[in-house]
Amino acid sequence: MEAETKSRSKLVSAQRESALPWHDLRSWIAQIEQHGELARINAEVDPHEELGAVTLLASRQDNSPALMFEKLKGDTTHSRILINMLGASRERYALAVGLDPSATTPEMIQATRSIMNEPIPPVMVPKDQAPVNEVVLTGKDIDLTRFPVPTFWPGDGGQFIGTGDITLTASPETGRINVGCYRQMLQGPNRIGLYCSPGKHGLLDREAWWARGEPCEVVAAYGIDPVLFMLAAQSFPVEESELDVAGGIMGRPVQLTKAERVSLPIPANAEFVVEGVLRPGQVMPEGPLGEFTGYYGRERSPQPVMEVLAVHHRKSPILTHALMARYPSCEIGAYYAIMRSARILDDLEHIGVPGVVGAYSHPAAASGWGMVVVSMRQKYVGHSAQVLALAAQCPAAAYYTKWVIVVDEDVDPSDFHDVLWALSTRCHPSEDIDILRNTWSTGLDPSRFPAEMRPYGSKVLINACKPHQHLKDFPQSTLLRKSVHDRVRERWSELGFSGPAPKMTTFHPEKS
Ligand SMILES: Cc1cc2nc3c(=O)[nH]c(=O)nc-3n(C[C@H](O)[C@H](O)[C@H](O)COP(=O)(O)O)c2cc1C
Ligand SMILES: [Mn+2]
Repeated sequence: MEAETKSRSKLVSAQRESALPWHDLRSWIAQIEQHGELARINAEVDPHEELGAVTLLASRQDNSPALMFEKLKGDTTHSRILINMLGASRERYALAVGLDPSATTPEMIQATRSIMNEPIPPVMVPKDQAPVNEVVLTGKDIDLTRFPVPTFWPGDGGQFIGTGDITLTASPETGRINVGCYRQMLQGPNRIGLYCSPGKHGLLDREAWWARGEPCEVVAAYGIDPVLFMLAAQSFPVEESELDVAGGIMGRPVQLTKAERVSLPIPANAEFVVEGVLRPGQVMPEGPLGEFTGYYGRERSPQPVMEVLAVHHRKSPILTHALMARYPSCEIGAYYAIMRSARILDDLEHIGVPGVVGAYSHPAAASGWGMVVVSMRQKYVGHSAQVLALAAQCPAAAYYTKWVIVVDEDVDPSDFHDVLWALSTRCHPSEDIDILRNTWSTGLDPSRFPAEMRPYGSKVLINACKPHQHLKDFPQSTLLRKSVHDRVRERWSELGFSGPAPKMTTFHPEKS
């Protein structure tokens, strides 16, 4: 991680010198509205399929705004729905975490590494100071069917209350609280289905409680600020707390407050929170949902059901939702690609392998889960093969990823023109491709049959670095002489071009 370290701090915008300027979802919405990054839809929209259709069509470009649906058909609760909160927008990601929105993607990844490594633990605030407690419902007063709960796609198996959510569970052994983002299907006035993939922490916690014959407590928030939402979808080791990392990113502690019926805390500034329990053996048919893969997944199957014991919400709550679709219309877009890439670079640094320069999980590859490209400076025999194998199985990249590619340092992993060039000119398929089998994946991958085998994935490892034994005699790539490049840039407007002159970063070796 040599070259980039020094440039990290200057990318962290002035905002970050203190806490971020927004403190909850409402002030975040005000901030993006000021930047022209929000569209309010005041006309009535049906949460059944129409909301999904408007969102899909409005998000066909990577700079499309966040969408606030103000009036949902049939709703008597005065709820609103925010969707495409971050989506494919690098600008909204930068605004959410206090980075310079004009930074390049590799710069944002490096800056993200530093802000994700300054944890601040959460604090508890009194219940009566928690905005989420404006309305508290328990027992027979709970009726989630009154709220506008979308069906996104024509083939969805139900209404999904949890898509843009965060979900808290705790380990019975250590008490450590996990924050994940898992889909949740409405199963009745006080029943919610919860689907977690194999190996995910929410599932491991639930299995550990059920193995003891005890119910697993759950807290889920369906109207949540962008940082907690983004952090819930990152994979951290169980020794690290997603809540602490979120606090670090915001420059102030996450505020929690006591729940009514469970021992887990609830996020104090959320818009809408449910508390409940998953009782051992209680399952109901769940799914499918039109997913991040661009397909329905997984097939309808029995999944745990939460019995909802309390509901908290702000008046006229803003429910956050996430459309799952092909890029760029998927909520898991730019932010996920950047944060996942930052986590992969952290993992490789912790392992201690030298020479790694950059990484990128492009969001068009099934929300970044499908592919990882790592760039590196080759230092010794077998080095590129080592980085390739470690990248394939490091914790942040192991899940799902099918295509793992390693490239030399002159290739920008976030630039697909560069990556395809390296694949087409430096990789010799008969020498440079290996396959790993029975790797960690998910029931949502449509490519494997029979369907029960889907969680067993496979990965192709592609070495697109110049062959080490031919580094000296490998044909030179066509690069400009730096002095000529600089002169042409200076003459750019004289030559009749408008706008800033393009800039190259690698040059013809001066001696030849
Ligand atoms: C909008 C959205 C929906 C998601 N839905 C699911 C889901 O239904 N089940 C699942 O296992 N993971 C889902 N994920 C992925 C997990 O959030 C992600 O794998 C994360 O690492 C889980 O947290 P954990 O590592 O603490 O288990 C979703 C992510 C996002 C952003
Ligand atoms: Mn976790």
